[in-house]
Amino acid sequence: MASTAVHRPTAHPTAVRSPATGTRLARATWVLILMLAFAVLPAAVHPTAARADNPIVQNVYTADPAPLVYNGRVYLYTGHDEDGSNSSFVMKDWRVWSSADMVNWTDHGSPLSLATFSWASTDAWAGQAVERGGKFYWYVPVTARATGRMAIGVAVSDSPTGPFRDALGHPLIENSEIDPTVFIDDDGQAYLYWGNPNLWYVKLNADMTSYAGSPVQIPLTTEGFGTRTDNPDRPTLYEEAPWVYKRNGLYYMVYAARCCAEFIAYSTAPSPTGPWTYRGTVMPAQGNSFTNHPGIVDFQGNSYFFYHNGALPGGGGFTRSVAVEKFSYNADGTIPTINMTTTGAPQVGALDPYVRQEAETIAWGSGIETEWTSDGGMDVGWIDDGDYIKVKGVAFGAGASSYTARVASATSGGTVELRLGSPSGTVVGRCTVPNTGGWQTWTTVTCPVSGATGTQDLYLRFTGGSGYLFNMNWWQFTRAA
Ligand code: FUB
Repeated sequence: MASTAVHRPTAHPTAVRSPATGTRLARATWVLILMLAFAVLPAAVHPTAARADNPIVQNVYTADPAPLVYNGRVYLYTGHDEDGSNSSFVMKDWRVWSSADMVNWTDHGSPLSLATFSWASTDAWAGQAVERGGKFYWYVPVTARATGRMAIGVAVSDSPTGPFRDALGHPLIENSEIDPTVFIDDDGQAYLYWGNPNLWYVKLNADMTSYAGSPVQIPLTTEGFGTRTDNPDRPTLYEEAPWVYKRNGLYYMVYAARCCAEFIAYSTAPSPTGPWTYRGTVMPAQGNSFTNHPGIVDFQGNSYFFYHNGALPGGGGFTRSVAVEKFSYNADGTIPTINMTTTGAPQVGALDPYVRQEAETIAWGSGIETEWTSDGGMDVGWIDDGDYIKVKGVAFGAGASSYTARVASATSGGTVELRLGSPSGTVVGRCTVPNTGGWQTWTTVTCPVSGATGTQDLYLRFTGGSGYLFNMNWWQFTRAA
């Protein structure tokens, strides 16, 4: 499948590049995404099926999810598999998305890359961001240039979406092992766990960028981490990717188990330092990727399990995609077995079309890409005839009278068709986008809307001539009087 993923042949002449990476975003072909959507995501085109589309992101490959709930949103920190990688991990930066409803995800671009760490060379692998005292600390494994060994760096920001800067100018820890996860206990003590092939923890100081004492190796016993029978060097199931949290006084460590393909397992303990007891499978090995990576959060009263697989066109073990499932703990606190789905989690609430919405807030994007814009934040670009954006569960209520969008075009522009329920659903409005004089020369267009009532899946379907049509930064409906 790897050969089906393609790079854009050319960039917009004035496309604004990521300040973190200087690179353009890659994408899978819209044709193949459309095929996938219709072949394996029947719910995605059903007007009343207000469920998420897995994987969460369609325009780049994402991996190693690390969700964080902050101020009423879920922030999703991920790695980024470069397009076309088929024999090794090619990972140069990390990405951030956020959502208030678990189905429409806003792209915040890449506020952290290998270039952030002057001492790092390659391997932007699995990390986690946590908040403490209004600052955001993102712990990531990378290869240290000086030694060629895997090390853990920490970046800090005043915002969950960055920009992040290297907090130390050198590794926080360097012992050739990977996959940091951070847990802050109720008493304020923070713990950093990491490791493959071993499993370690260390107590972080309150500054979150230094630690007390020496790293402690967690005993990998079969009681604690299950029995592996096919690898004498690794007698327990623990492989990598720990994710530690506390619930009802019980400490959970969820991790990638066995190799390969990995499944997701978990252990529990009465304290953050153990002793750990193996509890079984969370997610079986599934989904066309030999790795998997857990991330668990509670949001608005429900529990969510994030993971990755190779579900997109061109996807596989080195071109992965992050997905999410809602789950409920069993009454005794055990985690049920969770299977990968293409529908994902149900929507929490609905999206308000009468406030400004970023164009890069997307449940499912077909053919589009995103980029940084001089107009502020990010825009959706590289729009061809027939591309579309699906925004799920849009609460029009009694009705909308008009639609406004912030757009730019260096060509002859095109049309934004506002459709309900599917890419070929009822048209409730059409907005013409003119040539504005450049891909970053922005104007606001408004068109009348009729028939948009109730709560609907909204499709922004783009039509026009050949080549790229226009960019969109944001949109907003006006309520009918
Ligand atoms: O993404 C690179 C590595 O693959 C991660 O660090 C591991 O957890 C595995 O997902």
